[in-house]
Amino acid sequence: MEQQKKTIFSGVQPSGNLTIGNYLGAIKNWTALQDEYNCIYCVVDMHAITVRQVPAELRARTYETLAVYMAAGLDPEKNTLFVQSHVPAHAVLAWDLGCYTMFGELSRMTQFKDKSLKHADNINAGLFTYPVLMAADILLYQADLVPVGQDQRQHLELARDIATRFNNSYSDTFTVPEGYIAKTGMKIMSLAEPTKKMSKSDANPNASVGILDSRDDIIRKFRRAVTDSDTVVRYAEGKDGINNLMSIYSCFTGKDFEAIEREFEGKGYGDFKLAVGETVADCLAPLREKFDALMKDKKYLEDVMKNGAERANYIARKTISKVHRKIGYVGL
Ligand code: ATP
Ligand code: LTN
Repeated sequence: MEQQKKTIFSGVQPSGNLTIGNYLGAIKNWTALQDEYNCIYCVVDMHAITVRQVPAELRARTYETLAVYMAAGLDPEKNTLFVQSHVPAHAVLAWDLGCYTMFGELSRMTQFKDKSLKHADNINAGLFTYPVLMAADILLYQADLVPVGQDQRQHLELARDIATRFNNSYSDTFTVPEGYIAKTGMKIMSLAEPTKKMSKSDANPNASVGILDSRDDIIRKFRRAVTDSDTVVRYAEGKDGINNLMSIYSCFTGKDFEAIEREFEGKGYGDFKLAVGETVADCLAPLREKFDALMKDKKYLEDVMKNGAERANYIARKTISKVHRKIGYVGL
């Protein structure tokens, strides 16, 4: 039975406090898949060092990210939950695949361009080859589906191109993965600049809402969210701030835009922002409680990591030996 299930792979970088963008665009959707698919979810710490990290913070966030996965409802018995650096095959396959990826392809990646502007003093080779490591993550596990937010579509397309190129050069080796991009929560925008994506590494603390923020902080940040000079709550072109708040509210309540417009008819932005803030805080409260309990038991989190790494290593090694045989490396 297990054999027939499709494989899903995804990951989040432990590069900051996870935002409601990460939650709605990624983690929340994963929990719905755990029974139907063979799911592998990774904390991609090797991707995180493409931007400078404080070692103690990276370590703490790695535990935290795993705890958020579990607090959001991912069961470590049903899913393979692991940390990327615990499976050396990711780096090995990334090297191999790098030789099947063109400089021109990597130069076109918008995330690379954005991050190069943001980190002009540290445009390192890892930032450039980031999508190759991401392709290795996915292809190592022969993933069929990759649930990610809209912002990762381009990287996923590249992973497909690399897989196809390798398969065509040798013979079928990799499953060519499909994206699995949720309709709602595709792209949550910054509360400070609603034309920019909400990102956990944004320097402005009011731009993003953390999954683990306190109730007061969540409500305060929504109250301060940048909107427009109109007063009517409705979804329309040019109303980026309101559109974003409506999307967030819709994701947490399941209400569609029309229902939201009706709910706030005759009320101003102030009432709407307060409602969004309170709803988000209420919805995240149980997650926060589970998270706190998990973080008190490091030993348990480490057991989950070890177990996950063992399972991941087993699958990854099989792919690596297949790839190496095809390339022409001598196997011993
Ligand atoms: P960073 O700021 O460190 O680049 P990030 O917040 O963009 O990080 P990632 O770790 O790169 O987050 O992404 C993890 C997952 O969360 C991906 O599937 C990504 O598509 C999704 N995601 C990130 N930000 C958003 C967002 N604003 N809206 C929807 N999904 C998002
Ligand atoms: N680049 C991704 C994180 C990531 C990922 C992956 C997602 C790294 N490896 C493999 C899906 C599959 C991001 O969301 N920024």
